[in-house]
Amino acid sequence: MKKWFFSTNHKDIGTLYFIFGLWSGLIGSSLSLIIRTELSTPGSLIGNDQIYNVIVTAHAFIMIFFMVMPIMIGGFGNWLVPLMLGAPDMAFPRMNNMSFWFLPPSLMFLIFSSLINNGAGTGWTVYPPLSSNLSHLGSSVDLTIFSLHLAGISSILGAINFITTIMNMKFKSMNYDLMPLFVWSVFITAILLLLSLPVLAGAITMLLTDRNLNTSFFDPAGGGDPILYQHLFWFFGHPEVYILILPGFGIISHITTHESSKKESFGSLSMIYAMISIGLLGFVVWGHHMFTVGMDVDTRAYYTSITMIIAIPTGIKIFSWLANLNGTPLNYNPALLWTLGFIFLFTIGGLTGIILSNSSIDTVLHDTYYVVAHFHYVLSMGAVFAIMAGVIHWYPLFTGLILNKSMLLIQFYSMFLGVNMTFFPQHFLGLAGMPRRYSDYPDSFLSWNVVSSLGSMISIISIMILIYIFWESMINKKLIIFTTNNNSSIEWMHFTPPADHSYIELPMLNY
Ligand code: HAS
Ligand code: CU
Repeated sequence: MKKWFFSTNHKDIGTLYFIFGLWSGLIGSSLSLIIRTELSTPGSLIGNDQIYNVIVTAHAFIMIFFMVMPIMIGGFGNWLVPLMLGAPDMAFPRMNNMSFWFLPPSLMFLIFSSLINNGAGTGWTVYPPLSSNLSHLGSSVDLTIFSLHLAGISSILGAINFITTIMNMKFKSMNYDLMPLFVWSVFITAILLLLSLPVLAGAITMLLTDRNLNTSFFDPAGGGDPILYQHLFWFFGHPEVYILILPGFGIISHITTHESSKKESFGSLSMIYAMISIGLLGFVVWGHHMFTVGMDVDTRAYYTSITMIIAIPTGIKIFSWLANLNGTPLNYNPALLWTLGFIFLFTIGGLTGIILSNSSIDTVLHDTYYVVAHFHYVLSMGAVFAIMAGVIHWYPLFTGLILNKSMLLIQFYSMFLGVNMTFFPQHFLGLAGMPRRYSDYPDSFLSWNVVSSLGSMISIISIMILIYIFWESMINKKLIIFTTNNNSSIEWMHFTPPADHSYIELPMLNY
């Protein structure tokens, strides 16, 4: 009890984040299966559109705030940043504990908000007037706002901790240009969090007072403007999508480096500048989410062009990863397969983003399934593939255990098939005009929805296989021994413990 509840150890807290993220990921995936079952055929399964919207909202919040962010920043960040910096722990270990323990109550409030009154069927954007008293009377939306406040405090504290650790606790000779790319990615992510989350906090607090204290920030009847909320939300929301992917970029850089024959990262400095550019540009493109609000043509031209510029640093990253692997006789192990899958599918998602950034095209595609396809390519196949690659790559370091390679291959191929079957047809549905956040559709959209729902079942089965692989590694206790060869790269050897469990404990590698 004491070890886990009061822990100030970055590895233990990292492990807590991983377990929390896995748990939330299962809840989020269950919700997605309900969504896909509802949409597998026209007509109504749930029989209540408010409940459908509540499920969509909870799915998005849980996946973003309680799965991707805790695993990437909390899990990988806590485990790897101090090790890669040569630091004994995080700068503020007790604050680190607090950051983690804000999350379980936050998740609890979010789930409660779906169970009491009518639930929050607002979408993760929580736009007024839908989220105001008129459409969402009761305490569900207030509880959702409280949940976001808690998760936001947790993230801001975590961001302060990472920034302080990275600036002050590197070993003496490690200059910024020598800092590992994963540490850089977490550093930039933490700065984005610190600058964007307070704006979200302000927006939802204003919404809270509009709902409860008779203010009218977002209510035209009192001189307010609902568009103000959208500006505040997306000033946070766009940097947030880069917060979700940047640590994944860091993970992918380490794996491509590890798998390349040179064991050296291609264009390390330009990778750093690319991440900084993506981070900075991420703060000035938010209007591309609001092309349909009645923006004037010059502003639309501005947001279109500045958004497209992000393709340049992102392209630098994609081509540097490919250059890093170029010339290496590839050993298609599971971590590399997830990495190659990431590079390929993230690029598809990025290209549909460029298509959406054209304001005249977006006027048609906004709020259709094309947008849903875009963000699931960059999230379900970008962020989640990076997480999978990282978990498989570093699992032996985190646990000292070995995962079953052939099962991992089956799991990779089934998941690759599942997610592509789920999300590729959504491009067609979007182009044909199917709107997002609706529980029903005309018969003409049936066939691609059936394919999509079947794909989601395949992905769920694949996730079950993954859980089995973790479980199998823990009960079979095949241990790993770390040795160093002449090139001082790390060789991993298999070691089967004697049946009486009398094996020696192995020291953890400082990597
Ligand atoms: Fe996005 C909506 C545009 C990256 C996530 N995005 C979303 C939403 C989410 C999300 C969650 O402009 C929905 C939010 C909601 O609930 O409403 N997105 C972009 C662009 C990029 C981009 C331009 N998005 C991401 C990442 C995400 C993410 C990363 C999370 C991980 N996104 C949009 C737009 C919308 C949008 C519109 C609003 C749509 C609407 O109507 O609501 C870029 O960062 C992507 C850069 C990456 C690449 C690929 C690699 C680059 C190479 C270089 C060569 C490419 C060139 C381009 C020269 C571009 C290989 C050529 C172009 C061709 C078409 C061939
Ligand atoms: Cu955006």
